[in-house]
Amino acid sequence: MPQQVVFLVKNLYTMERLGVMQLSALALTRGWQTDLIIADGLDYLHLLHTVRRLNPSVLALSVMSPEYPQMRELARRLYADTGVYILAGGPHATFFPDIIDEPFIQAVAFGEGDISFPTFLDRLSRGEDYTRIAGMHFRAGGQVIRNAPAPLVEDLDSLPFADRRIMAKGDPLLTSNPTHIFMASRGCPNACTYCFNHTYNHMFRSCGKLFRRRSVDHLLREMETVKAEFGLRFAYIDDDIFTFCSPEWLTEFTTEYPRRVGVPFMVNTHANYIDERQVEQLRDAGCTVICFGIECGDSGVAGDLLKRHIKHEQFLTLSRLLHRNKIRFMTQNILALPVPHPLAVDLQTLDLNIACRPQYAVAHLFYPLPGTELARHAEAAGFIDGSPSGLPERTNSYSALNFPDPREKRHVERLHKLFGIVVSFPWLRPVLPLLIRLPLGSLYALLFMGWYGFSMRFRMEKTRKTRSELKFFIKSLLQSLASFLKKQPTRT
Ligand code: B12
Ligand code: SF4
Repeated sequence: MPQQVVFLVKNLYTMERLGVMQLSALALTRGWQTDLIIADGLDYLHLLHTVRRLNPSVLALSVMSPEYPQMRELARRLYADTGVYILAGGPHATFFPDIIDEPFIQAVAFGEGDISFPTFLDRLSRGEDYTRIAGMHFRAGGQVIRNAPAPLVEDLDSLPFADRRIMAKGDPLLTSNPTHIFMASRGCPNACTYCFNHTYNHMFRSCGKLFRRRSVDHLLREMETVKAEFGLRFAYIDDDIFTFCSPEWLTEFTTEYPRRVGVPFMVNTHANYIDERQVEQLRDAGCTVICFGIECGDSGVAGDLLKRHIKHEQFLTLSRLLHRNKIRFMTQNILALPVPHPLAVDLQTLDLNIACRPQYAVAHLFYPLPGTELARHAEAAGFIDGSPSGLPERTNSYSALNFPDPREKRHVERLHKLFGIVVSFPWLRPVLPLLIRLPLGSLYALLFMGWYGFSMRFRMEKTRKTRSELKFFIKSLLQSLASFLKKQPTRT
């Protein structure tokens, strides 16, 4: 009877999780069975019953930092009630491997799990000592054993294709979504202060090449397989910067993709890493959506605080280029940054977006991700008090910072909800100063979620939707709304 590893994630947020799918594929190659539980939406007794029924040898948690407080509590209770072996991995465990000190966590995997995780499963199933595996810490025999980081995977082509079937075990409705996620590379050369990458690059600088890219053929073979097995109508290629690649790689990809896969796709780019020829190549290959970060419209704040040195003219030139080539684009932005007067900065960000005319402008409220340079700055400058457990669960509900003027903070939070709508309908800009003064936080939150979901699924993807996709869309929208409203502080 094969042993079973069950992954536990808090939520899928309507998106396949590549990390879990990758690890599941590796576990399957080692003869293990895999399953997935999604915690949100299950009450604790149901979750406990499911864990008891599946009776896994390992309960494998994949956790991002905002999810940790809730996942920690679930792990604590599940361990107390079942004694199940709990292994924690993912971005939070990578940043904070010392969670091995929690008495209910038996093992922590930090960094990439592609080498350490299957090694652990192999040794466990053979009854060998598994406590000396690089990239993992263990609790064994009353002791905590800490190991060095594991090497980074040198050749991404050596990895099996992600096991997408495991997602449907967690949420059967996900199979009705013909948008699938892929990545062609791992790593990012930049060091934006609010992002995970600068710390990650520092932690793993001596573990191998930080930036790696799959061969075009390996990526396209995976896409062909997904198209044949699950249906693929829109491909979401989620590399941090897709266009940070050699001209040969992009030429091969854009030549082969239309013939071998041929469905509309979306990529992320960066205004410093894309030129006219690349835009034309992407257009000709069928790229219909490009996403890039503007983040902050105040050049001083963007350069000094975020370490993003990009001129306004670059954003405007890139936007004109995308309009000319009829590629829809969306921008990413961060509001409520740790500056004394956030509203003035955010209005500059809004106006720069309006000038760029993206089809959709996504705005986040700055999230002080523990361990990042900007979170440290925010804390040192007195914008944060308390522990990470006091942070909101997502970057779209309320700001985690304390600003000198609480009224200004509320105005920024309302601006955030209306940001994407005003960029799409700039005639609302003159009345915006009035709108953000009205105490309509919950209404704006509903508008924000509705516009976000509608824009992503309909205005950007623009694929024809089946009845089950619509069901999936409505279900996920209602779920997001419920969790969103639960998190809204009462003061709005
Ligand atoms: C796609 C994506 C999403 C998707 C899917 C989430 C996911 N985790 O896959 C969505 C849109 C839902 C999402 C949401 C958010 N995201 Co996000 N997202 C990404 C992105 C771009 C790619 C993830 C990915 O697929 N990577 C490739 C796979 C192969 O790597 P991986 O997931 O890290 O998994 C590897 C290891 O971590 C490890 N591992 C992972 N899980 C486990 C479990 C076990 C048991 C083991 C052994 C190992 C292990 O092994 C895997 C294979 O090597 C990353 C950036 C990046 N480049 O990774 C950010 C990233 C994960 N997101 C991040 C953040 C902050 C968010 C949000 C808070 C942002 C927001 N707008 O609200 C929300 C989270 C919501 C919440 N409440 O927590 C941060 C997390 C940092 C942190 N400390 O937790 C990242 C790293 C971005 C960044 N650069 O800062 N995100
Ligand atoms: S460019 Fe994007 S992925 Fe890279 S460091 Fe900056 S925010 Fe992070």
